[in-house]
Amino acid sequence: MKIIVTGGAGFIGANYIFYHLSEHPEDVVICLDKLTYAGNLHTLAPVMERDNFRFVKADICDREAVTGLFEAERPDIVLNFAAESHVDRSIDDPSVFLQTNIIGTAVLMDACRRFGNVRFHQVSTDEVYGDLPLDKPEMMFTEHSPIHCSSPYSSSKASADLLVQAYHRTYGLPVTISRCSNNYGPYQFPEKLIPLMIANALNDKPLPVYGAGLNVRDWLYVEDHCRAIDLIARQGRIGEIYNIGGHNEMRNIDIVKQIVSELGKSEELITFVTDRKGHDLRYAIDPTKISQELGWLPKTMFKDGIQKTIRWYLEHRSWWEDIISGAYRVDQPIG
Ligand code: NAD
Ligand code: TDX
Repeated sequence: MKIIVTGGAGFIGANYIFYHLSEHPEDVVICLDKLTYAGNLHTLAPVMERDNFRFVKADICDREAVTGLFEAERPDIVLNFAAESHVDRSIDDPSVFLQTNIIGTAVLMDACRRFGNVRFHQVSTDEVYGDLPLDKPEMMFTEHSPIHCSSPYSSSKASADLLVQAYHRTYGLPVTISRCSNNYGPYQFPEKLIPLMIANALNDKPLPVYGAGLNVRDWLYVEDHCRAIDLIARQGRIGEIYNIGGHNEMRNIDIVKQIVSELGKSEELITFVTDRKGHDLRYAIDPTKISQELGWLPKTMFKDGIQKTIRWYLEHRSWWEDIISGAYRVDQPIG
């Protein structure tokens, strides 16, 4: 099979490429990525020289480039990871989120329609459901929970999901959608909570916790997310949405304290800062559907995953230090 993975120079897309090439070495994987600030070609170094891997620098909103790539490659499946993904940046300036996350998704699906109704998987997020109250632990997001977004990021992802469903209903495009909870693991850009706290703690810099740190996220090790996507894209029912999550809810402050403790640093580094605007209180995923239909269950428990992740950041200091210094942009064309 030939697969186009968009956004494969970012955190989850790159982890997905590694997973896919190791699980399905007979497949050809083509990574299409614009290399925005979040894309990093160094991340893909381990697979760059493989015969069955190719990297193409392009914007998913660039219809001509996308059409040309589909015409040349004729993929069997497209997995769309490409997105602007950071909530805080979407609050500062929503425009590029609307462009990439909504228009880019439509451009990709138009190419899928044009070149043989190619199977299309949209990597979405649990944030499209908005948030849950802190005092009702029994409440979780199911695939039937209403769309109720809080940030420009989540509303752009929800808009894309609606378009994906419309392309299925109107044009019969064979689509699936996955909505996953917060991921963590190797190669996550150090603007997101866990890598930011690890990097700052290692540099003895303040650890900025929004509000009182009581917001809850449902954390999943990235490889478990990758395995779920691979299953859905191959065996998931066409037209369906699958929630992905690990029943691993944690308060931000407890995660930060655990990182501080694992690194042998002082809790005095923790600094409570102004809360995020519209800050979602709690996310919690009910993964019953994917477990029952596809037999998916998370394999990595948080206590192991966070240690693996911290070890990875300790052993790959130059990867994230180059990002913080900006050096990672020097030898790659800016997207
Ligand atoms: P990321 O920000 O680390 O990477 C995004 C990648 O997309 C980068 O390589 C970037 O260069 C590329 N990109 C951005 N705009 C592009 C464009 N216009 N054309 C081509 N490439 C472009 O993001 P991530 O954390 O890896 O998230 C990947 C996907 O998973 C996103 O769709 C996100 O919404 C979704 N998601 C993320 C999480 C999470 O916890 N990180 C959870 C659930 C869902
Ligand atoms: O410096 C920080 N301090 C802090 O308290 C940062 C960066 C975050 N936080 C809080 C905000 C959130 O409650 O930590 C929590 C996690 O924040 P992020 O890492 O920014 O993730 P989140 O906003 O939950 O969104 C993530 O999960 C869903 C991804 O970035 C999205 O792409 C994904 O869809």
